[in-house]
Amino acid sequence: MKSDLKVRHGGKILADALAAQGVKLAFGVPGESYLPVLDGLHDLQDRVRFIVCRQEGGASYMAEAYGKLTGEAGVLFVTRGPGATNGAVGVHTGLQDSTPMVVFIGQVPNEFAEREAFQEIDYRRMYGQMTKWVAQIDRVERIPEYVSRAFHTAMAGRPGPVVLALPEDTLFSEAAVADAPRHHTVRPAPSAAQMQDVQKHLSTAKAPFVILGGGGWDRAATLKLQKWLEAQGLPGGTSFRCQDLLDNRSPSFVGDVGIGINPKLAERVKQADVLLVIGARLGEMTTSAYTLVEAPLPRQTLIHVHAGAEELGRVYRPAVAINSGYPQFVDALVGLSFGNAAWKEKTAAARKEFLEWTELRPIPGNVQYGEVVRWLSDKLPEDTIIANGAGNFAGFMHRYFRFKGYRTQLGSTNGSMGYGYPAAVAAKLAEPKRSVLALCGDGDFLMTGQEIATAVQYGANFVAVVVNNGMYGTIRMHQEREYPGRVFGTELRNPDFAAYARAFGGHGEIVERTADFAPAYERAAASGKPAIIELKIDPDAIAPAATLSGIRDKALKSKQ
Ligand SMILES: Cc1ncc(C[n+]2csc(CCOP(=O)(O)OP(=O)(O)O)c2C)c(N)n1
Ligand SMILES: [Mg+2]
Repeated sequence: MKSDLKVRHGGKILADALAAQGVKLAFGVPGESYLPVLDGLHDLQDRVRFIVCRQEGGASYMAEAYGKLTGEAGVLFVTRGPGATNGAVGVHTGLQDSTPMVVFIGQVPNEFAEREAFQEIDYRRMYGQMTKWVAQIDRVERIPEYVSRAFHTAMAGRPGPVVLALPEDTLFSEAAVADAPRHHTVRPAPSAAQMQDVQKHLSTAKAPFVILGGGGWDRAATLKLQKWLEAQGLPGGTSFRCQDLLDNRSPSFVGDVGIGINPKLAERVKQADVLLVIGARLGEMTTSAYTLVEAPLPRQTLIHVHAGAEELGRVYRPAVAINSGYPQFVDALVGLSFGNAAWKEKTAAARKEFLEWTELRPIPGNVQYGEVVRWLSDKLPEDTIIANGAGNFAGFMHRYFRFKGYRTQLGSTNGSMGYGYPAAVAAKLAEPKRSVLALCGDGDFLMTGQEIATAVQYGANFVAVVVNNGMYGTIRMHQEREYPGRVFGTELRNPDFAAYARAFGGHGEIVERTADFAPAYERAAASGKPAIIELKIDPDAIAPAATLSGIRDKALKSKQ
């Protein structure tokens, strides 16, 4: 049987393995450490598109964003040592966001191992804490087996990143081996007894609250759940940067259980008698630093549903622990019905609080950034993908943008700066027909902004808004609160971002007044190029409902 198989070099076996797994898009920066893979991909250009990026940080964010958006593993190739270290940021993001990823890293030949050879790192140690599995393929014959396991592992249960190191000798060696077919996606389902427990606790609940979050959902499940919540009159909140798991226009959507939470919403979560948590890990950002839900024994009756068995009981000891995929759980959940009229009233009150909380408030300066966000929310096509990085600029989006459906939000729940721009590039390449918007800060954007070269090279035409306040605003805000008036290490002298876009072959606009944004956006969107709109905002306008000077004055007073 074996003799019928063609002899291939390791790089070709690996490239064919990717095609067999169904990989359509891969991201990376080349290195001499994995030349045979590039050679293998050369023959597969019509099946596996390889996007060459400008820095591995951007490439790893792209792979992560692709995984988050599509639910298929995002694939990344980086070279050894420097490539592997640059690429770590997207892997950490993938871990915290439960995003399936398979990362391939070049490795020194086995004959040089453990000598600290050129660019040598033991990836098993380096990536041990950041991945679901990290391994090195030491024998060319076993490439299909390792790749198959990598995809199964990245996708199973709670999705996450996997790293495979590729020693040079493995890639250059030859073997006659068979490809492994496409992986399964293994996710558990709840038992009938567990659903009876859910029924029991909810049927006596007076103030239940549902929190959705995490990775591993699909569109159909979110729509089904939304309808069910509406029919039952239950309130639903979404965990940090998972605001697109419910249509924010739904009467059952009552807000974002994340950073800068509406205090009234926080109170509702705290005062809930039953918390049904589906997919959210209940991390630090979602629990307002573990205050909304107490560890290890929550005051609320916690029904925790998670696709990763090891997440259940990790921080909180739930009353009911259900290891299930989310579509599987929702399928069972919609079979339950309660008809509790009092829930509806409470949910309507919570919804009213959400609408009041997200009413626009004026900020200092000529650009009302909140109005810009609301304009985007009202005018962009409903399925527009909004990708954002980290900084206070994102807080305005979290508060004022209405997410309208599954995977219209691509954010980093590890708060990683530089995510938005490359995530938007990946989104546009993965879904060219959808409109895409990157929302970046001035500090945030320049961490990975050179990936506009990648956008230009591959025709990923979308608009990026760079919110320029001339500082690392989030840190400045905390600085003014802790050490008022002692500004240090947070100021930025920025380039002309519109000229920057043009230098790469993109389109650039500068907006200094609210009224100029809409026409600038229309021009940018119609330019047929990757476009940047620099939005100059007043540095004092640090948050939707707070000014920098106000924070400083308050801190000074309290220290007197
Ligand atoms: C990769 C990374 N480095 C540093 C930080 C710490 N950090 C969080 S927000 C922030 C400032 C963001 O500045 P900017 O993008 O200009 O947004 P602004 O807060 O000014 O709106 C920094 C430095 C981080 N979250 N991620
Ligand atoms: Mg800034």
